Amino acid sequence: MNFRLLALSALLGLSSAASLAAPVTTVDFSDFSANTLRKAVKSVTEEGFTVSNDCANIKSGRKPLETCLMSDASGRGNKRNVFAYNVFNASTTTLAREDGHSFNFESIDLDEYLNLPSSVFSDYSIDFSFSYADGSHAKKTVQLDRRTGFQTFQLNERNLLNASWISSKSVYFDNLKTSNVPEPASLALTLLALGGLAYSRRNSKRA
Ligand SMILES: [Ca+2]
Ligand SMILES: [Ca+2]
Repeated sequence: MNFRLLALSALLGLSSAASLAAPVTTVDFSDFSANTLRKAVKSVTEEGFTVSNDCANIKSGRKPLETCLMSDASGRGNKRNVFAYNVFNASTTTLAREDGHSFNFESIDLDEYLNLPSSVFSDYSIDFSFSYADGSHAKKTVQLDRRTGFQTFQLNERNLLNASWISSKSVYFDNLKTSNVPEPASLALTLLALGGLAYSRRNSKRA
């Protein structure tokens, strides 16, 4: 039995499994608290991700408006929470990595800006557009619960370059959870390690 090969395979397997179980990164808008809370901004960058808004391509004079992403806060003390929303109706908010690499979009928390019986002031269906690293696109619409408070929507989108959402009215959003797409190198390493493990186990059975 080749103990060294077995130990090496196990070690490789463990280390590459650890790199495959990509940690979840949450954009929770806490960075807004510093100095831009309740001020309209063009975009916010947190945890290596940028969230931006296109202001529904509205122009102010000849120039397009640029600062249409706002933040607000609820609760106090350790229950205080900061979240974001789009100022203009029908504006598109986009999430992308700062370095342009692909990512997985696990989930997002959404809440109606206003919770009224009529949908005159609120949009209860939010339309997502996803652009994938392989050049393909997809759309998904989620329905809000018409109640005060955030809902978590599981998206489970893999290998995205960016994700956008549009609402005919303002919509609150928070806790954009993402994870890394495993690098091809770590996938290859895992396959190699598994192969090594299988080989050494087969050999150990023969011994
Ligand atoms: Ca938050
Ligand atoms: Ca709600």
